[in-house]
Amino acid sequence: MHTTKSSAFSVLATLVATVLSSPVVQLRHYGQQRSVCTKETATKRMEWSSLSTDERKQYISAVECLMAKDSRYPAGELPASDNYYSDFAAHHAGVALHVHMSGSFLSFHREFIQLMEDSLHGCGYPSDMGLPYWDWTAYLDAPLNQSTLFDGSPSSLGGDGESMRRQGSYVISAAEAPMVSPVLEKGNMIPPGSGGGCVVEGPFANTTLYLGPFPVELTLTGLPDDWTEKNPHCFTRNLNDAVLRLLNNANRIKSLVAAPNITDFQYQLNAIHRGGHVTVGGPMMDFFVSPLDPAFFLHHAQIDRLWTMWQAHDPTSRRYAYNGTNTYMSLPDTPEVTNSTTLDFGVLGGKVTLEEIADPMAGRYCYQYV
Ligand SMILES: [Cu+2]
Repeated sequence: MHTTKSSAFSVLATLVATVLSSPVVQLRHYGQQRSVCTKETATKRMEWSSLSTDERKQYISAVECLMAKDSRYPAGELPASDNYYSDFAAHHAGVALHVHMSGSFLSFHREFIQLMEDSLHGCGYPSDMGLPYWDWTAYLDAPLNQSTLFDGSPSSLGGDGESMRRQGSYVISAAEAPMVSPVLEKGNMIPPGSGGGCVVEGPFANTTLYLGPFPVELTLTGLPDDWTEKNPHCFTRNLNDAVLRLLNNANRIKSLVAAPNITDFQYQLNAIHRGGHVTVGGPMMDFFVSPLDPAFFLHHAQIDRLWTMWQAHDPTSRRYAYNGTNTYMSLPDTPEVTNSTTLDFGVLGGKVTLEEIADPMAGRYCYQYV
């Protein structure tokens, strides 16, 4: 009896040891296991307008599913985040003055949108489909409020905000200026957008938001202590074709991807990044809580796509290239980021080093832009 037991145990021990030493990499893709990340196994991230109508609706349903789930913040910690989806905006607001105009900008947003992709997969979005991206240059010839993204149809991300008559030009403030430099400077005026009011058509219409709005001037001082409290207001947009043509045109994107080094890449990217946010207006334009608009994740997938392309051009020198500190415009000055700089994703995910974020086809990631 004793012998049988012990040999059964040794078989079990061998099995356990085999499983533990197996080279299978456990990715965080809800129960999926992939041995190696290849072009064939990678999640495909596609341009919004090249998805079928049904695929777009699947994406929208998964986002709505997240909006219907409970917030992950402990009770009372962040009353203004009333659901799982808005937790992303809440976390973003809390770290915004570290992860923008800083050395961790690209890395933070790569992991941030991957956490959203994982969450969508946990909410019925097909596991082989990745986040869609918004290739701005494909939307320059026709008004955005007639595009597949924002035409207000059931397969769009909802419509423009209701038109606000006699809306004045948007004047670039001192706080906004560094983010749109060198294309625009303080005092420059941008023609008014086509909306400005509440979104009342299509998916996400008539949504009440509780986080924000926070004026861009708070980049100079930080958020007030009561920013976590509920402030009910409607979900707005103010689509602006002129801004997209000015800041996100094909020439500017071509020049960005040809940037010779990370410092130049980031510098050119500033106005392109802000361009997408200002183009959509409403919460998208909010420096702190922009992820409240689902368009955020498509905009940042496109930014991540351009970083991926730039990195792939010369992986040896560009994979782990960083420039900047972990504070907004280095105010106050903090040490330069490195591979071992750690980002904490709080309720959204764990702690991650920049090194772990550097490669979209290794370690925690396995996705491709197609
Ligand atoms: Cu951001």
